[in-house]
Amino acid sequence: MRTDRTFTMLKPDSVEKGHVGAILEKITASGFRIVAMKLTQMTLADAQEFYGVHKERPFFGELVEYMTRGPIVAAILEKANAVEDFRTLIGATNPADAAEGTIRKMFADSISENAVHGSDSDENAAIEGAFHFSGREMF
Ligand code: YYY
Ligand code: MG
Repeated sequence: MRTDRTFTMLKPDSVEKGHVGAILEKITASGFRIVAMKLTQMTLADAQEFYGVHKERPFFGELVEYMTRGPIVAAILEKANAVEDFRTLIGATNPADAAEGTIRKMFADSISENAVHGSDSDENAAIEGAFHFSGREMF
């Protein structure tokens, strides 16, 4: 299992508000190399599968509705200690609790629309990257 890659999505609110360029700048300035990237839109079935671990949670319906309402930027990122360092860069799930300078603090308005996704383990980074990209889309 490689420990130098993570998977991210710039969520629909980031695309809608025109924050894609600023967020990508922050990501690359923080030392992450873009391995794969595309603008795409998840179907309801995609979002239900991607967030399947949360299917019994009260926010699940709202989460899949939000994640499918418009395009996202999906990307695989590479850096030493990628998963942990990217979680630090994005900040807490609730932007109200996120540290100053983190992406969620800077660009997110609420816990339900929190600007970015970051994988929570090396195993999930590999699963989530493969969910969105084929091998020949990774560089
Ligand atoms: O990994 P992370 O995105 O920080 O949080 P998760 O606990 O995996 O939840 C996934 C996603 O669900 C979160 O980014 C927003 C949404 N959500 C919510 O709307 N309300 C909550 N109380 C918890 C999570
Ligand atoms: Mg999570």
